[in-house]
Amino acid sequence: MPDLRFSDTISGSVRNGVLVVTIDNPPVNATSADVRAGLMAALDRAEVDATVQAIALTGAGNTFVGGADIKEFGKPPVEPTLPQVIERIEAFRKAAVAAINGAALGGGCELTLACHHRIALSSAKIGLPEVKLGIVPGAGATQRLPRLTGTPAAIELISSARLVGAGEARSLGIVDAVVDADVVGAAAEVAKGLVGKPLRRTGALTVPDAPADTLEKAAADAARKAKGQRAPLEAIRLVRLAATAPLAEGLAEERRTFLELRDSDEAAALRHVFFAERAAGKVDGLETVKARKVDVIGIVGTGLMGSGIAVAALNGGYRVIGVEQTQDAADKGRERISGLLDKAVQTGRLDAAGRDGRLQRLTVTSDASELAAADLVIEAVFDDLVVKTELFQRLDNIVRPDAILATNTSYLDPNAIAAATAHPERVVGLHFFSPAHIMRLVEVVNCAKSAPDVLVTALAVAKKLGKLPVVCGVTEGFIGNRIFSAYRREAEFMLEDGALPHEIDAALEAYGFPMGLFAVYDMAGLEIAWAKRKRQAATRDPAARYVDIADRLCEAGRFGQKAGKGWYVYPNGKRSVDPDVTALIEQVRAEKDIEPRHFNADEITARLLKAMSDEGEALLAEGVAARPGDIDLVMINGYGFPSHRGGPMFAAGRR
Ligand code: T1G
Repeated sequence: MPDLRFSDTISGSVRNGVLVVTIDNPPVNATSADVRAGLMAALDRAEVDATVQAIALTGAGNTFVGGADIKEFGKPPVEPTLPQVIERIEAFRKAAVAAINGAALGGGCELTLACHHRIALSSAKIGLPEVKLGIVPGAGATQRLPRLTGTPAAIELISSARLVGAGEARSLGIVDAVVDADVVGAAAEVAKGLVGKPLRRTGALTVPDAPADTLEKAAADAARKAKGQRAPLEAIRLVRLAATAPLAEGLAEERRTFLELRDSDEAAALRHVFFAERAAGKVDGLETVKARKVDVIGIVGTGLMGSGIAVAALNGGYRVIGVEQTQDAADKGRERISGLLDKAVQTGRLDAAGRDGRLQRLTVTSDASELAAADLVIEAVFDDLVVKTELFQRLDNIVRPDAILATNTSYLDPNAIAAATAHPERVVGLHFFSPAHIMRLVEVVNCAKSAPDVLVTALAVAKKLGKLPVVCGVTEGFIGNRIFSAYRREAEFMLEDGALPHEIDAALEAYGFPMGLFAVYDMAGLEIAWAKRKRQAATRDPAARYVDIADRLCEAGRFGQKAGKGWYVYPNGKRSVDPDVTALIEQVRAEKDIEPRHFNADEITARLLKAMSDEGEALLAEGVAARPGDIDLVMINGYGFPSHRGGPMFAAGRR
C-alpha cells in the first residue's frame, strides 16, 4: 500500500488492515496546527475506508510527541483544537492504539490517553510537564489520567511534572504493555486483535476509589510542594474534580483553567525560562565547531567543591581521577566522594549497583602524574592566584598537549591563570556552585584566549553532567556574583534609607525567594565577605557610597547563625528580629544625617529588581553575558530567584 499523506506532518500506511499514522514534525513532533489538521484527515480516511479496520498512532524519530507547540501559545487558537482531535479519537468507532516510541509529554501524553490501548517502548518517557510552564494540562489529562491511575497518583504526577519511564507507567496503569523493540508492529497487532471487540474508552471509566486519608495526604503533599505557584494547586483541584463530576463537566473546567493560566504572568515567565534554557549554552558562530572527545576527567582538589564535581562527573558516566597532595588527603577525598554516593543510595536517588559502578570508575591519588590520562582537568583547589597558577604550570608538564584545563575559581581572574600556562588557548573556566553534585548551574567562562573547540567541549561536558551551562566572559565574580553584589549593595542602601532587614527579607520571600537576603547571610556566615571587604578597603573609591553596618556586626562578633547572632538573633535556634541590630541601623542613619522613610514590600522588590537588571544591562553592554535570558537563568538556578517570575531581566522588562 503506498504511503498516504494527510498533511505536511502526518503520513499513513495501511498494513494488514491497520492504518499506521505517523506524526513527523521535528524537532519534537509538537501538536502544531498542521499536525492537528493532519490527524483529523487521517481519522476521516479511516472512518470511510473499508480496508482500514483499526489505527495505530506513532511518532517519527526518537520522540512520540513532545506536547503542544509552546511557540503557538501567544497566538490566536486555530481549529481543530487538540481537545477536539482527542475527543474524536476516544469516540472513534474503530480501535485506536498508541505506539509510544519515545517521549510522550503534555499533549502527547493526552493523545495516548484518548487511545483505546497504549503500548510503550521500554525506553519511552511519559509525563505531564505543564505545571513547569505555569499551566495545567489542557487536553484532558486531569480528567483521564485519574481514571487510569486513581486520584492520588494522578495528583502526584501532574502537580510535580515528574516524568515516568515505561515500566513505572505500566505499573501505574498508564500504559497497557511495554516492548523492547518494534513498538509499531506490536501496536498494529494489538489493534488488529481489537477489531470487533468492545473498546476501552478512558473517559468512560470511573475513577477508582481511594482511601480518604491517602487522598488527603497526596493533595496536601502536592500543595506544600507548590510553593505558592498557582498551576500545581489548580491541577490538584481539577484531578479531584474528575472523581465527582461527569467527564464533560471536568473537561470544560480543565479547559477554562488552562486558558486562564496560559495568559497569566506566571506562565509567560516560565515559557521565557523554557526557551532561555534551550538557548543557553549555544554560542553564536560556534555552531559547527566540534567538541573534543572527553572520557577521563581529572579533578585536582577533592574538598567540598572537588568531591561534588567528582560525583557529578561520575554521574555523567566519566572516568574520574582525583588528585590530592598527600596519600592521607587522597584517602579522605575518596571517603568524601563515596560518602556522597552513599547518601544518594540512602535517599533512593541511586541504587547500590549504580554506586558500585561509579566507584569503579574513580581513582583518588597523591600522584599527579596520573593526570597524563585525563582529557580534561578541573582544578578545585584553594582560591588563591599563586596556588592556582603554580598548579597549572605543573599540569602543563603532565597532561597531554590536547588536554583541556579548567579552573573553578569564583573570584580570581581566569585570564591571569591562563596567561601563566604554556597554552592559554586550552584554559577555560568552569564555575560550579556548591554543592556541585546538586546545583544545576555552571558558569562556563570563555577566557580571552580560550580556543573555540575548548569552549564547545566545556559546554558539552557540562551538559553531559546534567548541568545547565551559561557562557560568561571574564569579569570579577562572573555573571552571578556581579549581579548579586549589586543586589546586596542596594539592599544595604535601603537599610540606611529606612527599611529593616526583616522587612526586606519579608518582601523577598513574598516575591518568591525561598529565603530573604539577610537570613541567607546569617546562614552562610558573615566572616568571609568581611575578610574580602577588608582586603579591598585600600582600593575602594572613597567617594562611593559605602554601608558599614555588616562590618560593625562582624566587629561585634555577630557572624551569623553559627554564632547565635548576625543580622538576626537566634534564641533556641529560632530566627528573631534583634532590637540591638535595629538600634545599630538607626545609629548609622543618624550619623549620616539620613531621614529614614517607610518602604512597602512592592517598593523594596522594585528597587532590588532595578539594581539587578541595571547591572545585567551593564553585563550585556560589556559583552560578559550574551543574552538577557542567560542572566535570568543564572539568578534562578544559582541565587534562588523565583523561576515563576522569569528572572530579573524578564521581570524588570514586564514592569
Ligand atoms: N513546543 C515547541 N518547541 C519545543 C517543544 C514544544 N513543546 N519542546 C521542545 N521544543 C524545541 C526546543 O525549544 C528546542 O528548540 C528543540 O525543540 C529541542 O528541544 C495541551 C498545554 C521533548 C523531552 O513541556 O521536555 O502539551 O532550541 O533541546 O533534549 O496539555 O524538549 O532546537 O530551537 O529540549 O531532545 C508540554 C517540553 C507542552 C515538553 C526533548 N510539553 N520539551 O528533549 O531537546 S504544553 C513540554 C521537552 C502541552 C497540553 C499542553 C524536551 C523533550 P531549538 P530540547 P531534547
